[in-house]
Amino acid sequence: MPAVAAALAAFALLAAGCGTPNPTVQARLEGHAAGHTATTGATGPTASTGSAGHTDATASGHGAKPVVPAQPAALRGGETMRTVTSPVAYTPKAPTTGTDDYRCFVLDPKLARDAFVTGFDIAPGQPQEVHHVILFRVPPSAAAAARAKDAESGGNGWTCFGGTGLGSRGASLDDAPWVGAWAPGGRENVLPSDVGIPLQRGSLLVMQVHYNLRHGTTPDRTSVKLRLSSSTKLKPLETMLYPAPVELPCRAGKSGRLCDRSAAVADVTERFGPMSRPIVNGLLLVCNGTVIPTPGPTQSCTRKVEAPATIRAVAGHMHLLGSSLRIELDPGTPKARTLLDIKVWDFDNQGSVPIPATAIRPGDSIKVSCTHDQAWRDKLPDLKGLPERYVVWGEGTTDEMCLGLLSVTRP
Ligand SMILES: [Cu+2]
Repeated sequence: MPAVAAALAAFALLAAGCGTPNPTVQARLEGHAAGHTATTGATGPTASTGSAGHTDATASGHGAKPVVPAQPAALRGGETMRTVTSPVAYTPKAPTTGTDDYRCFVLDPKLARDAFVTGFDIAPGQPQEVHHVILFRVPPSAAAAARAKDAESGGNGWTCFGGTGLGSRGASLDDAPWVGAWAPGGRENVLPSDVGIPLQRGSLLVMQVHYNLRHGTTPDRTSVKLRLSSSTKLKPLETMLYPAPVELPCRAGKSGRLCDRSAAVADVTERFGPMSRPIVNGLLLVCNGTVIPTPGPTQSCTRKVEAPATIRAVAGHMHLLGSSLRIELDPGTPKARTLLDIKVWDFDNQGSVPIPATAIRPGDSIKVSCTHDQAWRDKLPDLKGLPERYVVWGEGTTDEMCLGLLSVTRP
């Protein structure tokens, strides 16, 4: 169906900007973070070093305690370690108002040849200020755009939320640009020995750092130790995206200009460009078979699997109003199983969760469901005082996403 294909293509444009990933509402609430520990767990795309993994990653939530660098695991055959650090110390500051700064930096791994990322260890320079870090890869075709964006601030990075804000360039639903993530307590992540995230020579990395300004504004240089392998035996780890619509109406008793859906979509379009509307409508078309929305806090999308793959890890992405997210395989059938069940969404802990290798093939279906809650508006410093609005899919702090991510290998 061309309309569906167009909608998916439109989504892919956006996906490259936001991945994804993103990113804890609740962790920004003082004393609220401990409740998230049992939900998303790991902060990397697959396995972590040490048997305990990253289940303690969000225990502190606010990173109040300095991160104690763990002893890195030994290098495996064909691996080298390369440290990439933001070239300048960045002083966090609120882009407009609020107490949060989401900043993207360009890191150059200076690859002499194509390689695989087989692990990473993200080390915040000021751990008490850094709330989360997400690493995106930028293919050679988009490297110039990333450098140009960085040059606008004299190499100090740029304001970004959710994703890199760089736009598409070769991304697709079945191959998203995520590399990994860090949240307080995160340690080195090492992928299983048979897989790697491909990084072509000439690629860059964009590192999104979320600074919580209430925990200081000391200049920060966050660095990443990359485990690189030139082995030809590794299977490329790809990221497949499963988006669902967001159609979150204003609460009963609340009103305002942007509580009207048309006005809200026009507002997103004004902020992020003409592709915003086809993405919002395209998601409805793909997921619900109509562009007429059914407003409500929970939205979902079921999509058929098109090619065989083996799922190795799963993750979800929403923004600040996210409450819960679930990814299911073959729902409503005897084969049904839940791949990811985040009962309490944590924006600052968006890392992937490894799962036992799970084969999927054409005929299977993947369902992603998200629940958002306008009540977070009253509780989060980032959103306090902003007018109530009908929330649709968009890249901004006040917009939302609903996205399932599957890290897969191909047969
Ligand atoms: Cu997003």
